[in-house]
Amino acid sequence: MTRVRYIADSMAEALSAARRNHGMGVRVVHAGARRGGAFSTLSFEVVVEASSRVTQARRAAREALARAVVAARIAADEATASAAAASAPGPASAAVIARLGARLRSQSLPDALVEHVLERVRGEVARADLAEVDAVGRAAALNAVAALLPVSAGVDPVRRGVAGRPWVVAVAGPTGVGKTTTLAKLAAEWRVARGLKVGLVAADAFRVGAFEQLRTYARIIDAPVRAADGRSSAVDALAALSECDVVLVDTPGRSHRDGGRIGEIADLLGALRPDETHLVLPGSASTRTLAESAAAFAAVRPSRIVLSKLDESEGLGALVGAVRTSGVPVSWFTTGQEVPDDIERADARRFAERLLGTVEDGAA
Ligand SMILES: Nc1nc2c(ncn2[C@@H]2O[C@H](COP(=O)(O)OP(=O)(O)OP(=O)(O)O)[C@@H](O)[C@H]2O)c(=O)[nH]1
Ligand SMILES: [Mg+2]
Repeated sequence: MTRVRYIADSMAEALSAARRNHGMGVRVVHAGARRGGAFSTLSFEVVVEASSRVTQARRAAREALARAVVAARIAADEATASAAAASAPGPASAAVIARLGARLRSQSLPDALVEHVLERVRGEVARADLAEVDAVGRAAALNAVAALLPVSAGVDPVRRGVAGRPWVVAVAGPTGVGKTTTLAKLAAEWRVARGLKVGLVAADAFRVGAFEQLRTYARIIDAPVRAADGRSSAVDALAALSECDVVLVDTPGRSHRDGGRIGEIADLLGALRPDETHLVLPGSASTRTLAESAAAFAAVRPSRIVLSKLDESEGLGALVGAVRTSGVPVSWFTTGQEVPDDIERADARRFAERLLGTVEDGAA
């Protein structure tokens, strides 16, 4: 048994963080208010008694359940698509269906999913009055497309005391997809907006310029940063940041064709045991590259996917295909180069609006 202390701005937040990590039945050995820090700010702490084995098992079970839910939903959608009735749309809805089908295909949505969406929309417009066919079709399309994208925000890190391990979030993915930029956006959000102690680890320090890039961001947000050039130095870097509330780990980009070097990243992450590993997949990549990347990076066991460069995407449907193949939910969208502004919490409806063309890029 180890004692783990949770410190947050409210008692409810501290308790809920403890229960999230250790289960509803966790034994609370202390709960109270405290004053601390240079500004003598008021915070609340909860100390719980936790078995690390139970905690890990619980976390693994939660991730497995999330994956099973995503897989079940995907299987159900695909079954609907393959069982799609040959029910021909009435003349009033035929134009709506044709336009929608063209839009979905132009966005590179996989054929089975196009059929699935059209089938759902057909059913809705068939019941609509003539004057409402367009509006009903649009609303049904939004719902059907939104339902295709599994979304689940990462945990909002809370403040942790010295007894607790920092919440560790790693990013991984192909080269140049926006890993470091995304990490900088998240670091700024948590450091500046939430006031958390954020630490950064550049696990790709051997690459020319990689450490400097992260150090520049770290300087701006006044966060400690450590460089690592391999498994053991990454573990040391993480240990050196154990006082932080949250540590973000940047990893080197790897080609999706280079299974060996992706294996090195998996090995590195295996040693660091991050609480969340976010695979970054860019909207700017082709359907094939995305599918191959999602398959190759399954080796790093991502728990979330960040969809980056949505502003540069010419086919958001290809991203849907890759996400569903991987069975991993989406946490964040990134929509431009600006740090920290161009990042949004993943929202399936907003994604559907983009895919269907109701939101212009940059209007986010
Ligand atoms: N348009 C657009 N550009 C982005 C976005 N995110 C990152 N970029 C740009 O993409 C380029 C690469 O970004 P990085 O964050 O260095 O990518 P990376 O994945 O860390 O690259 P490696 O570490 O070299 O594999 C930079 O020019 C970023 O400004 C985004 O959401 N939209
Ligand atoms: Mg990088």
